[in-house]
Amino acid sequence: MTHLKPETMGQQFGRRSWAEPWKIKMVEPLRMISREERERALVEAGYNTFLLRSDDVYIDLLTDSGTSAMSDRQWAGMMLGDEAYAGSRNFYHLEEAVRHHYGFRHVLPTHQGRGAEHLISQVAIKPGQFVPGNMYFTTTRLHQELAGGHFVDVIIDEAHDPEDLHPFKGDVDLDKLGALIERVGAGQVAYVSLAGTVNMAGGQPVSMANVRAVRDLCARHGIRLFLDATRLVENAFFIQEREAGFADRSIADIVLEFCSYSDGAWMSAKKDNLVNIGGWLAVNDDDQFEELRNLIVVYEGLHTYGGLAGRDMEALAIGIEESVQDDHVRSRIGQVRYLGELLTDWGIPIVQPVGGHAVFLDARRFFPHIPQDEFPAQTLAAELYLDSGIRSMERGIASAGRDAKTGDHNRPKLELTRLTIPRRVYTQAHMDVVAESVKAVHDGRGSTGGLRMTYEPKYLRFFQARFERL
Ligand code: P61
Repeated sequence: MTHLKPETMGQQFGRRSWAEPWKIKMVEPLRMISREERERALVEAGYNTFLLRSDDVYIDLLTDSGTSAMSDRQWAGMMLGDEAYAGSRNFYHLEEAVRHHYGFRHVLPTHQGRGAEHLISQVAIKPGQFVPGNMYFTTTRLHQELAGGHFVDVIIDEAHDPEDLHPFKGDVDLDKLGALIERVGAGQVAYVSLAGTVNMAGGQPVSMANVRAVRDLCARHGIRLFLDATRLVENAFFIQEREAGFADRSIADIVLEFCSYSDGAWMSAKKDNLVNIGGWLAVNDDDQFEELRNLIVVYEGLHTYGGLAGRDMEALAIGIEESVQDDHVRSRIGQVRYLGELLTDWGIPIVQPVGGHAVFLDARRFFPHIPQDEFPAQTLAAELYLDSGIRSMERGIASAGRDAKTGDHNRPKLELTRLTIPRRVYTQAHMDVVAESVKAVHDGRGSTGGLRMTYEPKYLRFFQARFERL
């Protein structure tokens, strides 16, 4: 038997290795159930990974939302919760952290991102108006539609091509945006909805040059620009890495400049901001803030807690400070990239370039024999779970829902299965296990059949839909 010389990952990739800028103080045991038990669990869950019990999951890559590990400082902050109904000191700490790191004037806490999306949509959209954005996100678009808006995708075409290597696939196509303004008139555009990074495109970033140009175009027409800041810190990493003139600027500094081109932002703090629950909404305009501050008491809670406990706001304020540290972001995205590079090396089709929060498997090329109407990405998520108990998420035809007018499926160009990496939770060895499982499913791909949807909820169907094998 021959023995290969062991090499570190750094050696294998011809560079020095990196390591996480933290050590582990507390662990949570993992459990893997048998293949027969997984078969049973999957049938019970209607082939939908959202409906699995987490006890039946081995490595959970469903999402990076609320699944990150808090630091010892954040846990210590939980003990400093001021649970006053009004004026909690933790709110003022949170307000200060958002102002300092994102630069907005007015801050409202919300229970999570969609709470903030709901409020901004209700206040900033008049029924019948258009909301251009750099690719849809499920909850964002739904809240815009529920407020009477029409979402229009103005992202560059490259974003819809998983093989295109454009370094900023989240960029807005200025011609598309300009044409929309021309067609409907500036008064009919509620605001531009800009997400950095773009989740559904594969965690792809927006360049600073692009946000500046979008800002200029908006300013010329008197249109507001709002950010989805959920993963803006990760976006800043790509600007630092790829955009000329930013290599020596800190992530914190880049985030601040990016936000300075906008009128406000909504945030799911469960991602970048390193908490298990929470969100915020921030705007600069005094009158708009007045309206939002009034509306928040109807849906979330008083404007100094917005659905969060004092302790949650404290953990969030500390999480914001930790989230913009260069070392943290580099190792977080480094881990995602490590998994992506392994899969690329093995010829497995994924969205390129690898994005910030996840590796997205390209289910169209993975299962070319399964037509889109038979849910190839949902099938791939099911197969991965069967192989190894790894949980991933469909981001294709099921997620895209139906066209409000025709009632037919929306058929997105991207049919993806997302392996989402929580922050500070899994090790490099876990990534190896994940990569080997994806490879095993890829090796046996020819014999896999698709799925049929047997139950379809009205809103955000992918969360609770049920499927069976064809
Ligand atoms: C996720 F399958 N994302 O990626 P909330 N904006 C952006 C998000 O990524 C986001 C929200 C707003 C989730 C959770 C989730 O179709 C789905 O705090 C860019 O989740 O309310 C959430 O923030 C909303 C998973 C949401 C989904 C919707 O896993």
